[in-house]
Amino acid sequence: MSEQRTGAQIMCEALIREGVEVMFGIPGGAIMPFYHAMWEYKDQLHHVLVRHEQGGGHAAEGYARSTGRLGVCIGTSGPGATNLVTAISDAMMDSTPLLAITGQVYSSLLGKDAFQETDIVGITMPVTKHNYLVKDVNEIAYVLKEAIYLATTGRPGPVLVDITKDAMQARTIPNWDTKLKLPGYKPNYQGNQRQIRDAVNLLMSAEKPLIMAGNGVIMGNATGELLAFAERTGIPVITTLHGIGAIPEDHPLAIGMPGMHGWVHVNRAIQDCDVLLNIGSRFDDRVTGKVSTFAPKAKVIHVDIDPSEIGKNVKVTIPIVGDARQVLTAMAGELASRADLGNLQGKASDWMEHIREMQHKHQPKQQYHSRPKTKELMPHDVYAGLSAALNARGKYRLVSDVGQHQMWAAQLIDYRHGPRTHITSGGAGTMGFAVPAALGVAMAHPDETVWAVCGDGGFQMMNQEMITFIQEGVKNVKVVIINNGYLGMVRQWQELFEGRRYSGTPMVSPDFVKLAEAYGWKGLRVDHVNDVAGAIEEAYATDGPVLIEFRVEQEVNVFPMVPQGVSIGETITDIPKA
Ligand SMILES: Cc1ncc(C[n+]2csc(CCOP(=O)(O)OP(=O)(O)O)c2C)c(N)n1
Repeated sequence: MSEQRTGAQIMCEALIREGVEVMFGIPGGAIMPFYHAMWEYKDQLHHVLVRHEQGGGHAAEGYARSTGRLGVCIGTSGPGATNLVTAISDAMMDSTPLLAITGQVYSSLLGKDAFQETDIVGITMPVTKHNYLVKDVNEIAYVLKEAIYLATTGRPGPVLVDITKDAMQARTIPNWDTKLKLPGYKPNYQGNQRQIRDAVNLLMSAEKPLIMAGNGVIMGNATGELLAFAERTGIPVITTLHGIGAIPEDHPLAIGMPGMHGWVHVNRAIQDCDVLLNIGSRFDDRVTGKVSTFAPKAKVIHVDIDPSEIGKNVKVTIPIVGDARQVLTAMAGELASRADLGNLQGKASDWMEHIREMQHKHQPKQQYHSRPKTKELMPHDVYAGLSAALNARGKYRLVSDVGQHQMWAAQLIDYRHGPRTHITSGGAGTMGFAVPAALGVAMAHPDETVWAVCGDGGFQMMNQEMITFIQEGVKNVKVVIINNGYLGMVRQWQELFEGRRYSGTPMVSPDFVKLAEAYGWKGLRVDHVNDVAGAIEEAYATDGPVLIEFRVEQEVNVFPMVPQGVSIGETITDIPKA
């Protein structure tokens, strides 16, 4: 194409060339030229008008996390851009490929405190993989290409491109063929063959080997390779919060989630194991507990695409910098020639039997595995109903918000239907994530049912996006509110560690059913265990968005729990006696 284009037209064409189909945003003065140009491209580039830029950011994250593709969000300068910051930092913590495009004031006004001027590049520097300020129309095509490359390769992450209004309005002939110039950026996908061999040798020598699968397995599309490797060796697999879905949870080798609200048998297995193969998880403190006491007997193999993760939190015996899929494939290749594989399988099987015994002993004692003798609706009744319905029907994605309901969604729903079915804000723990993220997920998967599970607190942070579903005609979403009348997770800490001083946690809410109806959704309310399954069925039977408020017993805690900063060997499984 040799015709001149405005910078804004070039922005649209650059995105289309990179395969972008949908973007979530809100217009404003500095970004108006981009919206002006979008009009011409609207058949290829669909813009979703959200109600808050943070919602747009989370929607783009939901789109990205559920598909593995780039998510795109847009804001104008100043408050539009700063409203995106929470979602950008969320994407940074959870390695989500996100492109944030912001409009900036005229370049002649930069530094003059112009109307809606904010240094968004400065603000987002610590929470982006990379960011750019573009003042020259001739840079737009190249910068967007490079930005998308950076966001989606290596360890994915958010990249922000801030473009001045005059650069969007100026004209030039775009050069689409410029080669990427990133001499310092060369993600290593393959993994070092010698380290891979050493890792297999170490596993072969283990008596009690354990695999820990994290987000990297999901983001790296390595779930098939993980399953094959686990089945070949017989090594038990634990899945972190973001690793959920890496292995079907009803698989004989799947043992569950570790960490602060992980299962006792899983945490004990970590403390007992002699070789821990961590694939694509970053040893976050919610997983390790008191890090100096974590996996004390284990030699650790850490596979991660990001070299800066290795040795950051936990001492590593064998580091492997590489992509989860390629490294697992290479490790499986090493197994082929191993005569001692049968020996490993035998040891792994004995060890697995021991873990199942621990599970048998400890898991039924968790209070949610049998229904308390009370007439009230317990949170676990809701999850039992959801888990049964989701697994019976399949074709679902579950997005959870942040708090107690999030941990129950991780613990009490059996994810058997593959990767990217459980999506949550793990690293940043961003309340308000679920409803807008579910928008992105639902738009990306129109033939599936997307469940957003929220607390009464987090739901109220971003519920304005309910109307965006209506404007977009998105029907395949059901929102669940676990209404306990508190900011429950904080209340739990106050109960357990602060003498029940419920400071700032009791919460009055609006009539959620009426609110749903005001947004054009169906609203349902459930107070009794006997009505749970019926409400879920009604939601499925409704051709449109449905909100179900479950009014649950108020002061219920998530157990097991490892208090912050304590060894994962020391778990609270019930309320400590005073
Ligand atoms: C934006 C934001 N603000 C504050 C917090 C701290 N926080 C973590 S969990 C929680 C309580 C959540 O309450 P609710 O949404 O009702 O869910 P519940 O824990 O009751 O299931 C709070 C306030 C947070 N994670 N995110």
